Amino acid sequence: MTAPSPAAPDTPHRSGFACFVGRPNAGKSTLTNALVGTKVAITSNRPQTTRHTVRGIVHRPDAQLVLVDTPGLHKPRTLLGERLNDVVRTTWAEVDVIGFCLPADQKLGPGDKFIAKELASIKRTPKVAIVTKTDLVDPRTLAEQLIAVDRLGQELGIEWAQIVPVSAVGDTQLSLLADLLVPLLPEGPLLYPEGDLTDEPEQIMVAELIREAALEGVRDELPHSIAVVVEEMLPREGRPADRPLLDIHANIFIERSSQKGIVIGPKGRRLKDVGTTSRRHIEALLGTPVFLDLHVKIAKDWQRDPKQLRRLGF
Ligand SMILES: Nc1nc2c(ncn2[C@@H]2O[C@H](COP(=O)(O)OP(=O)(O)OP(=O)(O)O)[C@@H](O)[C@H]2O)c(=O)[nH]1
Ligand SMILES: [Mg+2]
Repeated sequence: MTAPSPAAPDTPHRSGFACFVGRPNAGKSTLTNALVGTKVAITSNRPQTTRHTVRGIVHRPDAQLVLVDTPGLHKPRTLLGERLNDVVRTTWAEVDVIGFCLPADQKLGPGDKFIAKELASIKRTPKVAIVTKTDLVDPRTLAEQLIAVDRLGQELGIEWAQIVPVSAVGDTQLSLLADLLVPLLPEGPLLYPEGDLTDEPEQIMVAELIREAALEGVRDELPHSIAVVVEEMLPREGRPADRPLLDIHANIFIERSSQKGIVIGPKGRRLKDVGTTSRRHIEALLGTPVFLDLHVKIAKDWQRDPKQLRRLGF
């Protein structure tokens, strides 16, 4: 993002929460990361990547804008799906602004209308329609999409506070989006210490980075079946102060024994790649060398099993 412009001396400081909602794969997490300027939420080209709310903090001289990235809202097929949808609905009841993300490269569909209808019933919270991924379409398609979004609002009685086209990948109109969200926040002091970019616990971020790497290149139902739990993170004993090493033990859970081979790969090659990729990201996040010990375990049908869901943190 471009550097924030200094606040005018007489503008009051604002602070508050804006959540991004939309169907799976709409680009919510990528947009959150782009606005925060660092990776706080994992992303993938598989739907239903995000599984809990992730807060990313945008610091500006005139405001602190806390972005709440939520799981994609969808028709649930499992207990996990229902839990995720509950998380989304609880979140939008608590925020100051709702940013409804609609990808520019896909015509508005039943999934978008389903969400819009629910948003229409939340009267008091301002709603900004965000048309995402504009780099993927030509100007004419974009114009048609903006008109369609406007019409959708009229149809359902939603008065969009703004309709903004953005591209997180192309860094197009991102600072404009922040400029439009900030005036919709209440006046208030800092909510988080200066410099904090997220309030995600390190252990969760590490598990997410491993899951992101494990999602790479897997297809069909498998992405949904993968869950990651960090069991332990401890500095290795007896290391010299200038050469620390962090031992991380994590389990990758899948639902069926037939999935194990795919995750591990021939001669363990896939699992090794997952380890190498995620270790690089974890080291960048924590700023320390890491020894990553990964195991693949079966948690039978965990997406549908309340007990297993609890164990996995849902
Ligand atoms: N070209 C382009 N691709 C984008 C843009 N934003 C997101 N994507 C891609 O769209 C896919 C989905 O992005 P995510 O940010 O994970 O989507 P999400 O809405 O968070 O998805 P869920 O967490 O599953 O609900 C990824 O492959 C991103 O790289 C964009 O501005 N331009
Ligand atoms: Mg996401």
